[in-house]
Amino acid sequence: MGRTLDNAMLNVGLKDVARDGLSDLGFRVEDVINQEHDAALGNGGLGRLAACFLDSMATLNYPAWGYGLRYRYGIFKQEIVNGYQVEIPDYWLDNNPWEFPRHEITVDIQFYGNVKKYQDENGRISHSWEDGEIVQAVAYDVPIPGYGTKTTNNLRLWSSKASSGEFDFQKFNAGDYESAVADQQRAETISAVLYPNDNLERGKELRLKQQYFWCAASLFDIVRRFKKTKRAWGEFPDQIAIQLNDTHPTLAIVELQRILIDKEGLEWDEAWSIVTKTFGYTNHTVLPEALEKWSVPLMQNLLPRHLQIIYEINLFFLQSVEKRFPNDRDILSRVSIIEESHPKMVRMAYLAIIGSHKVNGVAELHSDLLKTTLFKDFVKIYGPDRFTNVTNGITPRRWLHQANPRLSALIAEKLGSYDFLKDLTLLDKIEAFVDDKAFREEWAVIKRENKLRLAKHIKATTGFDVNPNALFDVQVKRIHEYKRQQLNIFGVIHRYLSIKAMSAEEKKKVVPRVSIFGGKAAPGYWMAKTIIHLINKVADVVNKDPEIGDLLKVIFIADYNVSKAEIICPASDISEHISTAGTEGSGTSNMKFVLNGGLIIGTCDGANIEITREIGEQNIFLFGNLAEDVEDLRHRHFYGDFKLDPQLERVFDAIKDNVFGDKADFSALISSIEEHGDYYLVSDDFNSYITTHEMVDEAFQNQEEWLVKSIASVARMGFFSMDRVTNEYADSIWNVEPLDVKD
Ligand code: 4GP
Repeated sequence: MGRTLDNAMLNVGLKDVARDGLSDLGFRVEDVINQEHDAALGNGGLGRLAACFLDSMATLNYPAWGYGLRYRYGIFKQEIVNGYQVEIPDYWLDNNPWEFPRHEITVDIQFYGNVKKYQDENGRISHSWEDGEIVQAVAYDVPIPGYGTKTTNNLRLWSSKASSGEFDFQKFNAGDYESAVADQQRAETISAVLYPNDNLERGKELRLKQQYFWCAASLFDIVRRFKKTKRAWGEFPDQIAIQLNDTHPTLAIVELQRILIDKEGLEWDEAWSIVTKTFGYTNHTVLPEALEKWSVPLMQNLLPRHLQIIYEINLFFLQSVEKRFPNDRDILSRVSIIEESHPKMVRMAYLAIIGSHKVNGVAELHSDLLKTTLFKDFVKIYGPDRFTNVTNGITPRRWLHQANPRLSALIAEKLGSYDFLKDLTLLDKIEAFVDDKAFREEWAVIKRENKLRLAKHIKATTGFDVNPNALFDVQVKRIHEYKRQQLNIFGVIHRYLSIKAMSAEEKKKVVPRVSIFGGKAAPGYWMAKTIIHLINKVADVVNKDPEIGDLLKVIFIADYNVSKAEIICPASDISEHISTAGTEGSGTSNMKFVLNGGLIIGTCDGANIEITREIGEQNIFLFGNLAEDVEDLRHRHFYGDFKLDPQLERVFDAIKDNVFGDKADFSALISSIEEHGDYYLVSDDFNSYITTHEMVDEAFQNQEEWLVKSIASVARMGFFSMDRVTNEYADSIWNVEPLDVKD
């Protein structure tokens, strides 16, 4: 979520008042804003997308809530020590004025125990989940003010607490203090810490506990509110839509079915029809290591009744599939919710598809890939209409107006109002000014000031001076092999070696560059940490090399987060979105950079493709193999058909010559490419990457044309407003209309 104060002031239109008031008291509003901690509630793109949703839903007056966990420790703080990432706990909840504890709103959440079967005098069978352990969920509400509206929506976060009293006084009095406190601590552990993985699932019991705790508390809240209206159960899906932000809350499907049949006494079919009409499921990634599966024995122990219901859902589903495809035995095992492995696993994505009425991907290519690969069988079963695409977007309030106030003001001046912040398609009108020299000059001045602001931050945090006239080349996002920060740093080494080999005359023609990296690696993701280490070692060598001077600087910005992104995005000339084709769901920072007047270099992946369609091929630097060729290339590598790109070989030789410290530190990174199949196609794409960067250099030398590209691109970014996205979900999935909110 990042910080709230600035965003809230801008959204409710009080920033000027606050600035004046603070100034009377002798303070600067910026200094006050900078005191705030970033809310540390998520890992990367998926969480930030949810934050953009909240802003947009409030702005558009949709009656919508967010539900999440109130992690005591959210995403860790990253420090770089001797070039290595070190994780530090972040006490983000200390002095957080934005949450309202609602001690009166609590829900008892059950775990473990066993299921008893009862039969009444009419022979009707019912199930009861008994015994086990109870943990209390306490609500904390976070207000979400919309922009230019009276609507303030709610984000409800659940915190876990021991259920009956603080601790067992009997044990305490008997001298067993430790065990009395341990019970309490066990309960509080549930919401204690965010698992710091992006695009990765690990299958730990505590994580499953978190998921169920969150789903059960939220569902209880939703159902309680619905029951107050005294409507018939059949109206539930007309009143409520629940969107699953990836598979992490899929247990909500099972929980609602359980409430309806076990607690409310509905028949299975009636309940299931309500459930499937209520839920929608958004898939955010096709990476196999991110697809959630939970072991059956683990689920049996923690949530015995839910496992029974999952088996029932699966049985009815497989029966219907068998009826439709009587001659296809294989399809049953392929689509079964239960994977017949050892141990058996529950496939959460399949459960989410079966329990929802719509499934969507987050960019066109990604949604197509879902239909043709991962969920192919389900398209056959349900038909293509259940599967759809809603291309991601970003909120222009935070990512233009707040992050880049001067650019926002310049656009407002030209368009005559700030209406574009509510209707981003209005940006297209600035294209009319693209030939206006004075306008271009103002545009350039703003970029320069934003670069100076970032240069100041870099100086303060790393000690390095960077030249604001250099081309700022940025890659900030979670560190992941599929996002290919390794391709970028190998490209930087190639550039370094090339400059070193130049004559003084040749050097004069080099376009100076600052290569800026930022991003966290999951603490257990060794390869990602190795990439961070290499970037920092390369920075050590390059930045101190007198032969290089200002021609190349390498910067790693530690602890990349939302408030840093707000400084970095407006300051970039070119940003890198260079995932192996077919691996990035959408990407949303690509949108943030372009909306702030930066150009991008990217692969034909995720939303890059639609960004190209909107802004025009002449305004983006595309390179690399296409998604449709990736499988074939991997296959060929697997059978030994692989030749290392010669320019990449030169880079590897330098690393092996210990130019960037002990080569042993980086051997796994190199061997993953040289010896183990180059799964992410770094070598295959290297030549095209280098050549495209040469085109970037050349284009940057013609500043006037560069500015034309920058302005035209911003003008054409209207499609990527989160408001368009929210309206699409509301229309085609939730069937909900905005409320008419009177001022
Ligand atoms: C991310 C995707 O990797 C990213 O491409 C997409 O833009 C974002 O979701 C929002 O849709 N996925 C995750 C994850 O963060 O953990 O799966």
